[in-house]
Amino acid sequence: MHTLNIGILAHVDAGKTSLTERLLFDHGAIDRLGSIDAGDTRTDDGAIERQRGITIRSAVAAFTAGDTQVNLIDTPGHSDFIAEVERALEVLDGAVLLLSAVEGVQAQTRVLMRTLRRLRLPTLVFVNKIDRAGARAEDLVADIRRRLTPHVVPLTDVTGLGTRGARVLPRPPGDPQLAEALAEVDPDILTAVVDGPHPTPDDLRKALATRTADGSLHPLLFGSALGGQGVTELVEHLVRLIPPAPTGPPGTPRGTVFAVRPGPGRERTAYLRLYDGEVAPHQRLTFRRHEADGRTVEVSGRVTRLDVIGHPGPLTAGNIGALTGPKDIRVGDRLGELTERAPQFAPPTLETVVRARRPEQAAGLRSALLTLADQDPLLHARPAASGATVLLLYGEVQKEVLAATLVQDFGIEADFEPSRVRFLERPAGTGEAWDEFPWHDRVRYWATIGLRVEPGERGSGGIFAYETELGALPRAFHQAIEDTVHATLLSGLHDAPVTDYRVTLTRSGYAAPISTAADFRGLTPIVLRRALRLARTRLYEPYVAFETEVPLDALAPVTAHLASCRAEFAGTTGGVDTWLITGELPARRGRDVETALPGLTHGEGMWWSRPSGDRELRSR
Ligand SMILES: Nc1nc2c(ncn2[C@@H]2O[C@H](COP(=O)(O)OP(=O)(O)OP(=O)(O)O)[C@@H](O)[C@H]2O)c(=O)[nH]1
Ligand SMILES: [Mg+2]
Repeated sequence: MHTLNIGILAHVDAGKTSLTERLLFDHGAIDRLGSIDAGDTRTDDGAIERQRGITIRSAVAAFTAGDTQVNLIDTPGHSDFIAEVERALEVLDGAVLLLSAVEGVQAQTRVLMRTLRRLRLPTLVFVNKIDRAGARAEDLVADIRRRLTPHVVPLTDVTGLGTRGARVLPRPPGDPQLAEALAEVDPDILTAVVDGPHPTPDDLRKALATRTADGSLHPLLFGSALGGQGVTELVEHLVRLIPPAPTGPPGTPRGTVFAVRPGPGRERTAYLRLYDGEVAPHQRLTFRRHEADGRTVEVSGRVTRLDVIGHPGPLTAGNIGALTGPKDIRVGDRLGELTERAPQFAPPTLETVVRARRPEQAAGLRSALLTLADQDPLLHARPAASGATVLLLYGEVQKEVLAATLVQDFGIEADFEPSRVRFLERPAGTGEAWDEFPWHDRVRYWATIGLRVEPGERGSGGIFAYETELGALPRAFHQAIEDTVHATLLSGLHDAPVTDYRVTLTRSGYAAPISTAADFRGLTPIVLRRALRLARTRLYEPYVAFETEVPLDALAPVTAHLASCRAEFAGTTGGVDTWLITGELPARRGRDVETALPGLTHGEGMWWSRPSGDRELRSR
């Protein structure tokens, strides 16, 4: 049995979950066809997913076609959850990129296709919803060629387009369009087309398999997830054109964790794609990861539960398994040798403060949020003053989903402050300060502390180090200093959190038995802020990369508006029926553009953006 790991990708509401459900049903993996509208599909199995009819988490489900086990990874379409999609991309053998026959190419479709082509991942395009009024076929293919990639070739046609009687027909084997599309990416077919003899249907079939497999050409199929038309053809081509996962030699298991979900109790379930070797229940596994500060962290543990996708038995190379056991496992962890660094996503650009509506639930809220953040790479939480918690967010939908999760899973109603763009401070230089007991600033602390603040490596967060001899202070005092350093730097000289700092304890002293940890907690902020003022800090603001597609006559007003929002342009292309403008701009101006775009483009402009890191703030 071969295994194919296929990602189902698209913009929001294109029909990914409906298509997944249809594929599972048609191949007997589920015995009744669920629907989004009834809230009973296999892969949207979270309570909030079902109520809202949107996918939030990637989910895996399998079916069998001939001697191939197809693992489908149904991904979310909403841009707030894009990091969830990117995690899944790493473990795929191929992808199905969906478009709605009515809505056509969306900004997010283009971004996804660009990523798939960069990864050279074999990708089939499925044009869904051919049954819906307003569905397009031939001119949509032309649109896809112009706006998505020219390297797309339809393998089916549609009759009864835009009606419930829509049907899919195969194109003839020697289709001239196929020869033409292949000639553009395959030198042998080009020679045969130009110089003859003309390629046979068999030549074309072989070249199509080769060029789909190397990611240079994308077969396109029409269909309807709801009615089931075109789905048989999709599976046929998936299995024939996308090479199955290679099964490496038996030996040391090697794999990647691409999703982590809360398991029963406080356990976590990790979804592992295995590349080599085998994993069995009760086996002891060691996962590794690179931390932002350059350290390599290992987590080990015995597998206490193993659900292999598609069949019972050990997890074999090429397949996916859901396992519990190793504690503190995280998305991106590698089983086996750690080679390259896992890609880092730019952190979210928004932050909000959350409070429990009922004050007695403040502690419960904080622990719920920290638990959720620990499991979820999309969520970042840290304690703030007065019992509140600061959350970093990708967008407003993520916030709404979180509010619903807190109510449903933890019984906590929470109030969120309006989201703000999140600024950061980094030390500009080095600053050093110290103070000696027993007198400081009229307050008596029985402690001596010297601290040096300096810039840390980009992305390292905050690091605390010692230059004093370990053991010179009791452990509890060291801990008190370290904790207070990190807590103090949650707010820097401009009230933004300080990051990428290195704080070193340069001297220390205490008076036994008078000194207590409270003395160290009291003195640390005083010395640290003095050192920080000497080091000075710079303020940074988050940026987003944007992509906007606008009608021809809107180029001038949109460009002018973007420029007034301090956008930096990377490129302007197109000019036939639309313009595509790309670049970066400060995240806090993103909403201005998004709001103004419909007015500037008669409602036809498309906007897409994602966090792209931060830059030093030049002016407010
Ligand atoms: N007419 C018609 N409607 C469809 C078809 N496929 C999906 N839909 C409808 O489109 C809506 C969205 O479908 P989903 O399957 O949730 O789309 P999705 O891409 O998974 O959405 P997200 O996961 O939230 O991004 C639902 O109301 C479906 O019933 C189709 O082939 N024809
Ligand atoms: Mg979905």
